[in-house]
Amino acid sequence: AGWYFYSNETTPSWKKVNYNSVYKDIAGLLEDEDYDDGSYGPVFVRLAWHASGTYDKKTRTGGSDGGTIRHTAEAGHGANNGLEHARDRLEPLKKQYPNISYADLYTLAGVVAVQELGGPTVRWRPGREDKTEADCTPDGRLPDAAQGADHVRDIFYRMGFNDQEIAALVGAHALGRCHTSRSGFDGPWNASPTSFTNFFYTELLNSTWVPKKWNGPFQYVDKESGQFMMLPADMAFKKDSEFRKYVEKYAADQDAFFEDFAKAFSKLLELGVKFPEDAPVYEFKTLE
Ligand code: HIF
Repeated sequence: AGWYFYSNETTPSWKKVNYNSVYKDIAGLLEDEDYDDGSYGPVFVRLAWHASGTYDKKTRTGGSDGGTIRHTAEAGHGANNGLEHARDRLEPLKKQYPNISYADLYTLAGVVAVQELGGPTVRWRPGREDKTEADCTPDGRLPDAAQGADHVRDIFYRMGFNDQEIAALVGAHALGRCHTSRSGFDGPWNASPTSFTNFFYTELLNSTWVPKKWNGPFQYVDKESGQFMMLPADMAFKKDSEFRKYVEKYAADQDAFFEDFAKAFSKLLELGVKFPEDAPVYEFKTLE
C-alpha cells in the first residue's frame, strides 16, 4: 500500500455529468431574436448531423465519436460552413460542464433542438470521447446538395442507412434555411422553419417547384410565392419512385414520420461510436 502512482479516481468523466441539466441549459440557448428566424435549433441539428454523417461503415471511420468537427481540419470542409455559429453558441456549456465531451455536447444539442422545436423524443446515450485533429475525416464525406438520388444513396448507404431511413431523415429539412454565405443556396424550406413538422414532405408534394432565376447555384423555389426553396438533392425525393413512396407516407401520417425519424436520427448520432458498456439510454423529457 502507499505505492500507487496513479490517482485512485476511477469514475470516467462522462459519468460526472448531469445530462438532464445539460439538456435544460442547451434548451436555454435555443432562442435568440437576433439570430436567423429566432432560433439556434436548426443549426444545432445540422451540427449534430454533420458531426455524425462522416461515418464510413467499411473502414469504421468518422462519425460523431471524437468530436473532430471542432478541429479546423474538419470544420474547414466546405460542407461545414456556418457551423461555427452553433459551436460558438455551445462553447460556454463546455466551460460549465468540463467533463462532457464535445462529441456528446454536439450530438445532444441536436436531440434538444429536435425535441424542443416540437419533434419526437430521440433516444441518446453519453460516452463519446474526444479525439485529436489527426482523427479528422477527409473532405467529401457529406452530401453535395447539387446532386440527385444516386449520390444521396451513395452517401447514406456508406453510413449504413436504407431508403426508408434516408427518406425519414430528410424530413429534418422542415427546419432552418439555406444561407448564400454558407452553402450558396438561399431560403427556408417552408413558412415555419423553427417548428419540427412533416412540412418538408407536404410542401415537396403539394407545391409546384420551379428553377430559381438568379445568379446563384441551381435550386428550386415554389412557383406561388417564390419564398420557399428545395435543393436539387431534396427534389430527388420527389422524382425517385422508391423515395417517393415514403415521402407520400410521411406527408399523410405525421406520427409515422416522427416515429421513423426518431429511430433514424438516433442511429445517425451513434454511428461508429464505441459506447461504454454501462452507458444508459436517455429519453429526455421535453421542457414545459
Ligand atoms: Fe441538410 N442542408 N442536407 N440535413 N440541413 C442544409 C441545411 C440544413 C443537405 C444539404 C444542406 C440533412 C441532409 C442533407 C439540416 C439538417 C439535415 C443546407 C444549407 C444544405 C446545402 C446550409 C446553409 O446554407 O446554411 C443535403 C444535400 C442532404 C442530403 C439529402 C439531414 C436530413 C434532412 C441528414 C439533416 O438532418 C438542417 C436542420 C439545416 C438548416 C440549418 C440552418 O442553419 O438553418
